[in-house]
Amino acid sequence: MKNQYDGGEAIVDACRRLGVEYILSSPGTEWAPVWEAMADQIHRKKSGPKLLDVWHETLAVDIAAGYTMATGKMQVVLLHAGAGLLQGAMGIHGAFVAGVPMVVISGESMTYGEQPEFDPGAQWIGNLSIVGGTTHLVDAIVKYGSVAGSPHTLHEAIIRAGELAQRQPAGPTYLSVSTETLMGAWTPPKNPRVVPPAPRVLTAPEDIEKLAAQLSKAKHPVVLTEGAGREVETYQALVALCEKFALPVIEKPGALFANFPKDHVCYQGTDIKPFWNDMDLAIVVRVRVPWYPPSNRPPKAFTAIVDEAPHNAAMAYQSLQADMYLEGNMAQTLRDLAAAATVDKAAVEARRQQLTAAHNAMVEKRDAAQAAARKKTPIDPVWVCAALNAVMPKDTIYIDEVTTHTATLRQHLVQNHPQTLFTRQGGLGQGLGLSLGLKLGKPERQVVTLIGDGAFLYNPALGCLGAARDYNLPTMTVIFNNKKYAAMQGMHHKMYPDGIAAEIGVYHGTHINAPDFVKIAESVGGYGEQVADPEKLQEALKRGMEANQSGKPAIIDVMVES
Ligand SMILES: Cc1ncc(C[n+]2csc(CCOP(=O)(O)OP(=O)(O)O)c2C)c(N)n1
Ligand SMILES: [Mg+2]
Repeated sequence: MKNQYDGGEAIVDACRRLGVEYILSSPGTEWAPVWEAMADQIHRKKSGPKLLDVWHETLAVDIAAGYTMATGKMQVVLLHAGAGLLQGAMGIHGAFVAGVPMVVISGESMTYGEQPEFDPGAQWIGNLSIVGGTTHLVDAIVKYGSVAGSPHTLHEAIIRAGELAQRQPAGPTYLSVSTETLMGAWTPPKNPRVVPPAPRVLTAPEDIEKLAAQLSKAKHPVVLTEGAGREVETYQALVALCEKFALPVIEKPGALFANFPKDHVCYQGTDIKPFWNDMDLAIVVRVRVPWYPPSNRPPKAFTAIVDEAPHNAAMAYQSLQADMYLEGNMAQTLRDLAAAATVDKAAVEARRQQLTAAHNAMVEKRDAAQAAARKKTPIDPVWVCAALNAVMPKDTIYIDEVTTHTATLRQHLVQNHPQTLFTRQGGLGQGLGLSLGLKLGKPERQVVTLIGDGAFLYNPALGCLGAARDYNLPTMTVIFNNKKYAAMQGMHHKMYPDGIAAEIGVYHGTHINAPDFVKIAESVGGYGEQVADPEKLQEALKRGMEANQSGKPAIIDVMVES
């Protein structure tokens, strides 16, 4: 048995130093040195990361992303060469857009059989090499990408990539590592360190004072948020601030997380229009595009943006229209603001009463719409939400990968707890992978992916179901099956309302002749059921949940109206 360490051990040990719990991978032969190091970890009973192999690279990246979203802890992803990197690029882009830290590493060969006594395999020269190296494949979708070119720099290069990924704005970093580097001898550091977490950066006291003065005098303040719920701490700090000052909270349509309790009187839905003209202070809490079109500035509001990294390098265009930025730790900024501003008791009480009345009217409308939706066939998506509200545990984690039904979900899924909603970001095809990562991070919680029939087919669905089975990550997938890409038809019609397609009823890019989703679940020993009768929906959801409780993944295929 070999007793000398190489680059494989350098990677695994760097993971130990960074506190990485999982290495997510879709395999390639260059990773034999890492497999050796993982075998050595078992053999010598050392502590360290677990290696999870899955059947598709998007899935590997998305499980890592979901786990980090659930726990706040960064993970490492190993992909195969340029090919695996390209397959994983969708997930890497999603993580970049969502600000999720991770270290992605892919391998390649440098010697193509020319090195005496070492043959990396003939596949590299013909099929797998990328001219100019792999880093430029991901240039636009990572924070930092480089080559770790020697076994002597590999360990520290990975640690640095991990530290970079976790600094604000957080996001994926990438390293290209050759087979030859991986197989070169490596000597572990004499005095290894545990890498510290990224420090908290605080908003300057004078900026807190400035915004506190605005809040103290504002007559019509409004809070707008899209992503406050990314951390439980920020969610809670926002609730405390809004309660103290009776601030109306508007969520951006298509908000990224559960940001505020939906049954709280301060919660005022997703429409800013009723507040637009009078609003004299807008506290914008992590919103990438506060107004739309972006330059459409509110007429009277002083606009303060609370976000650790408001200027988003993952976006091609942004126009924040702010009067001030508060870029320290968000939860602490919100707590400091609540402590620094003064409460005008009478004004705050008057506002609270107004908000309560408006909130109650909104809830009454919501409940009436849900009751009215119950009888409709095909099933009304509003009723799907009502059924989920009735059947699922209150802290269920939902992942949203629906398209035309997003607004309905946001309005009708009633969530009153943090970390109960996550949204797929970037392109379609990632919801199922994220759900597995979330389940891995929160095994005690029920996890449900809400997904369009079209979106489902963009996912590496078989790999997701296989990983759910193999790694005991049973989640439920509820398909909003309208047998089409409704978004395509809707947009075509909007662009050409009097066009030829509308005239003759021919829509390209719309129809889906889907496989049997029930059989797909069954193919991995999971539970599948199709539901067309609205009265049978709640029972079907319960059966899906029971299947999850017995360790099986479940697909509930709901026939909905468009
Ligand atoms: C990777 C990727 N390819 C294509 C698209 C374009 N696209 C956006 S929505 C959509 C249709 C989604 O269909 P479905 O999930 O059934 O939702 P519906 O439109 O029916 O509500 C498509 C193809 C995309 N966003 N991402
Ligand atoms: Mg559809």
